[in-house]
Amino acid sequence: MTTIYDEFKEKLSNITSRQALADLKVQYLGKKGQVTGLMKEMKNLSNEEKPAYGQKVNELRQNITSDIDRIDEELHKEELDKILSEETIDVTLPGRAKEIGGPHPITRIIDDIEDFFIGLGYEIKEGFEVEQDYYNFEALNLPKSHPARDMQDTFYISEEILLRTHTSPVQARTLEEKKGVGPVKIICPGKVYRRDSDDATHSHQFTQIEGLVVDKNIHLSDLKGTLELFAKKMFGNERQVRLRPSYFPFTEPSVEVDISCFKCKGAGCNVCKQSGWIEILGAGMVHPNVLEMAGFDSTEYSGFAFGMGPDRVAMLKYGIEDIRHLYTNDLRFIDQFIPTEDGGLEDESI
Ligand code: 2U9
Repeated sequence: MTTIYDEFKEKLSNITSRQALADLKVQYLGKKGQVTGLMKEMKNLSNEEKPAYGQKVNELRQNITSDIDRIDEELHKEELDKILSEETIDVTLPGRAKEIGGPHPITRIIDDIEDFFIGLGYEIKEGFEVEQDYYNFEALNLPKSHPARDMQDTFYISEEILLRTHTSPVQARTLEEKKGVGPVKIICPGKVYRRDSDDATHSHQFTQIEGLVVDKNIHLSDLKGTLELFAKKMFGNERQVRLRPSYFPFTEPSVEVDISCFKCKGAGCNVCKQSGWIEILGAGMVHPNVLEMAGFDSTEYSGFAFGMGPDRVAMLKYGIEDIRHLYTNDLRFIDQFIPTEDGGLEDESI
């Protein structure tokens, strides 16, 4: 028995893990273990020999059991100490800074524009990017053969289904839903698509925000007044607003709207291409055909509409020279717009 115990002690001295210890326990105390084996010898002994023998075997079992439990305790403590030492948290170490993100520059501009028009009682309306030809073109006075369609070429899913080229279909649907009863006062932000090759000022996908007011006795002066207020709010109180005659199939008369350059205050610079004026949006009085197609009596109702590109406004406001920066998610570019504690921008250059 001593040899078994010595042999056991020998093996025990080389044990370094709790798993190995568990295996050793099975080897000695398990069903087929050496100590268990000794008990089986009992039947070959005389009745006189059995008690002493049995007692010796039990002693051996107890010794082995207590040795194993002691080593197991030690190994368990070592494991805990190792984990604790590895996991000790040096509370003096600074915490891991949480990467605080911020609104994308386009989102900032859209939020500012929405806040302004909500303040004037407008409702925000969003709609499908995959649109029917009817609502994207026909309802906007752009019949199938109309040449202006080429300026708004897009991606077609079928003859009648396309990726919208402007958010105007949202307004057209809203007018239709009103069943010819005004007032309608909405702005419609969202992504639009044009089959353009991307360059510094064009992107096949960009953002637009359009507005529409339809009611009785809506005049061009209402449009001019609204846009002047808007330009001063977005680009500074000292901004002048200029309306230039223009053409859109869905408005008559149509205007391009310029603001006095905020860089050179009108003296002429690279931002305004020496003109002193910067074009920010297009607008006009809603074309009677558009009102009639949407079920409004154009002898009773009139309206104005406008449209702008928030990405273009962002480029102007933040001095961004390439529109692709806004869509390529380069964090070196985006991180410039992470708000500082006071909610401002690192560099509020404007
Ligand atoms: C309805 C009636 C009229 C929306 C309008 C513009 C003028 C305009 C351009 C701005 C920048 C397109 O992204 S852009 O190049 N849009 O200038 N949009 S009036 O007129 C409407 C819309 C809906 C029912």
